Amino acid sequence: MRNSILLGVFSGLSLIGCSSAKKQETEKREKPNIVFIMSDDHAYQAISAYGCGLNNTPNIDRIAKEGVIFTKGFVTNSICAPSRAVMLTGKHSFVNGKVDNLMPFDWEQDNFAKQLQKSGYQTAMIGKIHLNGLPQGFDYSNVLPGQGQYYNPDFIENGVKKQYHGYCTGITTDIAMEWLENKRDKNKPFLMLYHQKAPHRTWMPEKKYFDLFKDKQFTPPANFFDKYENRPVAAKHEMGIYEHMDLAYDLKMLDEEGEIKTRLRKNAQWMYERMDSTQKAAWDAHYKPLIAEFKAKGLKGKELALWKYDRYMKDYLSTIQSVDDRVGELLDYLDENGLAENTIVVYTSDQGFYLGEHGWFDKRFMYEESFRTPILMRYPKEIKAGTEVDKLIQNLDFAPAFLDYAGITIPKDIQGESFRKIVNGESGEWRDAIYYTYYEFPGEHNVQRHHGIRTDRYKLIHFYYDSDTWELYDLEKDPTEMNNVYNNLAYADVQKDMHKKLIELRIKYDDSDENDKKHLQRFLDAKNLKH
Ligand code: SGN
Ligand code: CA
Repeated sequence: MRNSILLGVFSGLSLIGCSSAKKQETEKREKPNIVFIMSDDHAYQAISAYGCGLNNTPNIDRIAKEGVIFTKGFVTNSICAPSRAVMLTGKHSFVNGKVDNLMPFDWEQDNFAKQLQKSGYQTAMIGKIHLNGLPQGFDYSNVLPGQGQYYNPDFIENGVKKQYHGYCTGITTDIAMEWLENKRDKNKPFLMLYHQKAPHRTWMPEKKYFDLFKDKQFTPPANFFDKYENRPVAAKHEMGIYEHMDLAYDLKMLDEEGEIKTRLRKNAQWMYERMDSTQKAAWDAHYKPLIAEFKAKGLKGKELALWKYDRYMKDYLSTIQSVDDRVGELLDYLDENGLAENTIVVYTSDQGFYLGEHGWFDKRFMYEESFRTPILMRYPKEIKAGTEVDKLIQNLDFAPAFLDYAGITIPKDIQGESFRKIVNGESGEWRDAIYYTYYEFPGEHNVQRHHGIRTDRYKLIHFYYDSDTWELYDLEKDPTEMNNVYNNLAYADVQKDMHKKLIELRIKYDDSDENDKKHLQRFLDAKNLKH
């Protein structure tokens, strides 16, 4: 509606003079720029636009306010490197080959950056990519090796490693701005992947925000003390805030006296040693009093669990504040340089994250908090401010959507679908179910291999490694997934229907038991393990 009104106004103007008609023509021909912002492990619960009340992210929210917010955005495989491979290729993990963080990624295959590059885009990849090898499809790349570091990080610029001094979130942004300002060819449309390391574990805040949540006491979600009844696989997790979060490494209780003995104390020490003396002094000034206070309290049991949750939230959310600031700087840059109107800006995360739900941190499971991911997007030329999309969108859909917006034919073998028509209201037709796979087991955090489907209301999960465990959830009645209704007679028809849909989706996407077995064998071989 708004678009047709605008077009009407423009065509009226075009009758007035030739020069404005010409300008219009160039505008029509102009392909949109794309700024694809992604953070690592940024839960939707920690973006204020999603309304969870934990923190304030005014700059990230601005993208949704001036564009669209996706309230049912999901990943296809809730883990870092696979998720990035899915976004680049528009294909499920079992098709693009990057099924877990361990397997190598094949950069030789097609990706949407290569397609944009071929059609005349300038392309850049900046920040965390977590895929081995030199990124292909990019005129410029400056990426973190592996997970990257918060303080004084190394970067690999077009294949050459160098160390930067300072805080990773700011450095990544400076590199991005420098590329926008001085390194690209300004006569071409551009694609910039600007991917932050934060707020990935171990949530090391920037000095500026050490005290941001000093006076706040965080209350955990209602299912923080979950007992995992009727969910035997969930019960075997190793991602409990109380049981597994490391006091020295994750929660910075690295005392000089060495009285707080933890499994990952050595890693905590390495991280600390990366800082220079000024950074260390600021760090100590903040954490030393907290360490002393913690020791004096001698907390145990439930009190210790609540203390850990509160400390976790304080650090995790502080790192997000730095991300939000920098997103603001980038949006300002686009405004100041007349780029806002014709630039698609997307904000998303490589997956969701647990902020105490089920007592957890980390991700991997197909349960909502890690299956979901935030997606906010702005494109003033086409997207009406304040739009909300509640269709089942997946990170699989980014590649085809970007190609669609750029006017490039979407290759037939891409498995995702462009959500362009959904966003601009041209069409309401969309898939009614989404497919999920997870493979990294046996491994860190002990989340067993599984796959499953989700519709608007129900979710079916199958854990299949050394058991044959099924879970079914009625998300309308049980949004926090505490009540597995698999084999509950009241849901017999739903169960049957969901099984049928699972088979259909596995066929549609070309997945199979043979695939599962193949990936398991490759994984075990790589790790030198036996099943
Ligand atoms: C590291 C973390 C894990 C995390 C994985 C995967 N441990 O191994 O907690 O699940 O990364 O994260 S740490 O001790 O190294 O911090 S991912 O986002 O890269 O997939
Ligand atoms: Ca991640």
